Amino acid sequence: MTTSLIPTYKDLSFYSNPESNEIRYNQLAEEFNKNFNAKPDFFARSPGRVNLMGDHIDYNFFSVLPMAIDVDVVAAVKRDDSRTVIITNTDSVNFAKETFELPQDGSEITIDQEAFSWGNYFKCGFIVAHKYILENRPDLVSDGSKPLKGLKITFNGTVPTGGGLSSSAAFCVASTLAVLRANGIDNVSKADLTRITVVSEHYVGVNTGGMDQCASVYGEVSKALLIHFKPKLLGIPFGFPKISKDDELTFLISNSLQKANKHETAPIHYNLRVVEMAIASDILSKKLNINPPRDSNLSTSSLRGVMDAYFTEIKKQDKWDADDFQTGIDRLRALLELIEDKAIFTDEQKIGFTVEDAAKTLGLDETEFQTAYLTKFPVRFELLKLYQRTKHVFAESLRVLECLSLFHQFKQSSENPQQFLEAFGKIMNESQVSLDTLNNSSNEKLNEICSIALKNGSYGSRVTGAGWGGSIVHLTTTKNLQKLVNALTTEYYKVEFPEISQEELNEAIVDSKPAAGSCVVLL
Ligand code: NG1
Ligand code: MG
Repeated sequence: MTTSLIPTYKDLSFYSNPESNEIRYNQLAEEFNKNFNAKPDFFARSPGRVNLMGDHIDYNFFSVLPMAIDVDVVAAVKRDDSRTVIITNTDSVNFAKETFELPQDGSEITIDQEAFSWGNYFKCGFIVAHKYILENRPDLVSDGSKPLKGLKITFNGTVPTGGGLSSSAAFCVASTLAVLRANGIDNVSKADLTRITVVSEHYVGVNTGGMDQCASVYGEVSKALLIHFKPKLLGIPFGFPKISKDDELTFLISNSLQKANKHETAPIHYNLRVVEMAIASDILSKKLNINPPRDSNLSTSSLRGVMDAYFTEIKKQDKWDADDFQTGIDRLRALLELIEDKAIFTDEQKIGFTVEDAAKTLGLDETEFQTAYLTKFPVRFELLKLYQRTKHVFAESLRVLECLSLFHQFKQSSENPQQFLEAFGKIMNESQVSLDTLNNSSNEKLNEICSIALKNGSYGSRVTGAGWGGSIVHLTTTKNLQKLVNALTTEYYKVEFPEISQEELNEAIVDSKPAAGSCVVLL
């Protein structure tokens, strides 16, 4: 088996726009020089991502379909033998300089979760890099007794923060890669970098799934990615069917400019979803009398585990052929039918579970229930919407497989591209309805952006990533692009933000191509 390594490039031709990035990297090096009076040794970069299909299912271990995009985080890095790490950012207004001392004895640096700072996210990357070095190259830190190298870093990021394009994962992965490279690791594999960064944000208390880090690491030019979490974490690149000689499929991303601050809203939004789905998995396991592995970081079962256990054998999904999709599709359809049964969720439970009801259903007293589900990550809620979340997860996972089966079908014959666009668009729109009504991670403004787009050249529009703000991804073609951009500008942006400048608009609405994944750059 070949393990693909994180590439090191000596030029910027992996970008779709190398010239403007040349200017950008030069400016970054200049800024670094101003900050530290030196030249950087290297650049470590990792891109943002847009998810095309499958939201709020990665932490349930169901496969997702994202792609890495051009916007990214670049770290200009210099190592030294000090015991100090200094991080600066070209955006010094929002990200002021931070300094931390490395513990002399080589022990881990710590994070104060209560005091929010961008440095905490850097530390997330640092901690997982440190653990990796201890496990794989303890000699580099005198068998664990010495700190890692001192570092001077200036970051430059073009992924909008809170825009649903995974700025946090791009930042954490770039940080991890910077720390690894600075400490002499120049051969980390994509698989290892993904595996270690997937848990990095847990150190700031966000119970993330693995889609973003995997998409950022595995990105490929012109390719979207199928990401599997089971039987193991894996990113498989794939292309889209051709449309015609003079028209091309493309995804437009429009940032709603409603910031989704995950670290603040996690208890009522993101973490609550993770917890609700974990409780739902355990309830289903009990009702179905199955015993799936307790494999999520809450040490509960997962909805994917429920599916696999219910259908007994875990189907290998290393490669994707039509049969595999069909098995998954059949299973998910059966599960969607099953959860309508009153023996699984009563009419009252379909409205929502109280803690009392959920605990009783699981055969626990309320204290046991609190300890098992409500203490590892802070959550706040009135009712637990277990039926709605379960239905979203199974249906959304089914849609991922339906997309794959569609790609497969049209790969073989791309005779009717219009039919492909309509079918793919329809699945995206169904996903949006589910995100809105079952997962409750959309909102009125986001729905409005979708409906403007669908009337103006989008085949399918959906919230991408966590939601509750952030960005919408639209399926369109190059011929339709201008019409779509104009409509979004006049009907959404100019209405919501009358003062918006052309520059801000250009940043908010991007036609982003599938881009290269994490890499080190030596210039
Ligand atoms: P965002 O917040 O859009 O970066 C989050 C999670 C993903 C996934 C999506 C929803 C992080 C870093 N990422 O993405 O793992 O669960 O929500 O599909 O929190
Ligand atoms: Mg994020």
